Amino acid sequence: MPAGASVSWGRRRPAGARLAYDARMLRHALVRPPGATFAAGLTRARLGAPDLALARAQHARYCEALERCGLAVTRLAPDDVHPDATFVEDCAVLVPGLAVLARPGAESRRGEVAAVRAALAGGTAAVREIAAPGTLDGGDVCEAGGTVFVGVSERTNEEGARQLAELLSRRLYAVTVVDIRGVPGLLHLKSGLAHLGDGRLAAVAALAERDLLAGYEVVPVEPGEEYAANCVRVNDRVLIAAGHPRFAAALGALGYATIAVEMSEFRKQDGGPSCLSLRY
Ligand code: CIR
Repeated sequence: MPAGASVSWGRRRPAGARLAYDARMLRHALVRPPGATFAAGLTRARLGAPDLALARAQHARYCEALERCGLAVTRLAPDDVHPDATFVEDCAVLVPGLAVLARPGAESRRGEVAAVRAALAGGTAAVREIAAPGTLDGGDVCEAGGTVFVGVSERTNEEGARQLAELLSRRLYAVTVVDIRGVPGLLHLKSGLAHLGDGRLAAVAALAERDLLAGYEVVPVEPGEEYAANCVRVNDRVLIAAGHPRFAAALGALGYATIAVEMSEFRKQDGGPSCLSLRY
């Protein structure tokens, strides 16, 4: 797949078909508070070392925000063996009736999946997994009302994206695989793209200008506030990283109720609001 290209699987849904997905109520969140080794995790942010106590306090506020959105929050035990384990979103992709366990692209993160597998076992969803040589991080998967965008990135390879596309297209999702390698500043697709519901996507300029978002109303995340693109719609609210007034105002003008969450310590480790939970 050439850099910058995209390829689609399955049939495109008619616009009206999105509504059923948009209306889906989320009820649960799975999170994992930062472990003692959090500061030793992977990062390219160059923002300095995170403060563990502050990260834990921010994580607690984040969980409270999810609860305000109506979610029952399950906290996995902190994992000191895997410094990045708090970024639990990367371990799975959840859609109604199906949980796909990821195979993280960073080898140091592969062992994180076991606890997520155990937490999801016994639920009502069918459980599948990405197999070698495929790699996939959940942060590269953006469900957008019946269409799922999957980023091929530094972490997710084409084989991982293909396996996920196959599993999802069997469930009648349309899947668009998009190559984000070479897009500056994007570790994962959802570092720059978020589904807001109502046929809207928040996107950084490098993604907003691509044809693949045609059919959606794109809410641009302006230069200087790119980090805010990693926001997350949870029922009737949108969680956004604190400190992005222009993006917050843009969402407010569209009628969204936002909750600003302090993310400074997670940002230092390349994570944002969506990465800290699996919501279903
Ligand atoms: C990593 O590099 O894997 C972690 N330090 C950050 C992962 C952030 N996850 C996400 O954007 N979904």
